[in-house]
Amino acid sequence: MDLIAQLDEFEAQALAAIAAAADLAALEAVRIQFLGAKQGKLRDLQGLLGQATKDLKPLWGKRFNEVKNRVSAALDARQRELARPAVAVGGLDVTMPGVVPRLGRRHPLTQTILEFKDIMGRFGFTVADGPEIEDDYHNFEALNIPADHPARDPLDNFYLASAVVGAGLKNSGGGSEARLLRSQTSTVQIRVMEKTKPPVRIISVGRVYRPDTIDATHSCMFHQMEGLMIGPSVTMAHLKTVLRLFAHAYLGHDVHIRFRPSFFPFTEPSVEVDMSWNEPGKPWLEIGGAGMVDPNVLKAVGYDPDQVSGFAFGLGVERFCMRRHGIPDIRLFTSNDVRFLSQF
Ligand code: FA5
Repeated sequence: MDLIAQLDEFEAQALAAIAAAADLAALEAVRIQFLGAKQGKLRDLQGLLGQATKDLKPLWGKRFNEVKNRVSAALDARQRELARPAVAVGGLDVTMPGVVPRLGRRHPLTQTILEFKDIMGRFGFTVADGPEIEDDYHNFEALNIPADHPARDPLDNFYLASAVVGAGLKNSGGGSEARLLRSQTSTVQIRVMEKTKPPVRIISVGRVYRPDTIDATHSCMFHQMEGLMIGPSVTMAHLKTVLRLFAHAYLGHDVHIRFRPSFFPFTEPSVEVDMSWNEPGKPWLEIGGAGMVDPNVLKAVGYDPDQVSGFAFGLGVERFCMRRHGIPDIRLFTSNDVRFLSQF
């Protein structure tokens, strides 16, 4: 048999053996059998090359190299194939990258609240919580809001229907037994002071409810951050400093704070807090109410107004978040629109 025919046979046998190798060990045995440097079949054929006549030498040499390269390439390809992890049942290739699941993220308001807690924590304020369903005492009476005060109007609050024996459900609006969705986080001030001796330095962040007309800056459910600091000689200067430091930390150093005289039954004096930025022509933005805790409130929780004083503030969380991110409409927070939510 001439060398060409032997090379053809060698190639066919080698390729068949490579395809049949079931694992890497079997493939290595095939490699040694056909291409091994010491006893491989190709080495024997190489010896025959020397017997070629001058005319045949280029032809045999070309075919020899072709066969050698083809068998080597087939060995490499089969080796890569066998080195891959096993393919699971059902034809699923576990080495494929797969479909990356869309990851959820925290709601922008949750992110804002966590950041508020972090900033105020650095100023030494701990976090307190209170119930969203409140009683008349904590939402009004202890906050110095008397029985005939317009802030108790059923049209301005979400009173809960309560069970009355023999009469089914009845709106409890107005009475001292009333239960309502809290209209402000100031309720937590009372709950904390009832349980804690001064000094006090807390914040409380949570949902509040008001039947306000809904528009771009008003919602009937929104969030407030309440702050309360009580101790000997706490003054309005402390209040302004804390609010300014907070605003700087959350919104940047070009924020200015302004107090406007106002009225809240539970603080005296009371102020509205406005902020502005170094943006010519832009109006001041109201972001909360604040003031020095009224001595009547201090007395109601058993504190001595001659020994301690304190400030309190209540800020609209949505207003801050909207300002920081340029959100034009408060309703976007509750629209559940992934196009909006995925931007945070
Ligand atoms: C209060 O709720 C007082 N409890 C604040 C306070 C706390 C005063 C402690 C003194 C001492 P006011 O009603 O102004 O105040 O609300 C405070 C902030 O809540 C507003 O400045 C605004 O940022 C936000 N806010 C009020 N109503 C809405 C609403 N409907 N939607 C969204 N944000 C609102």
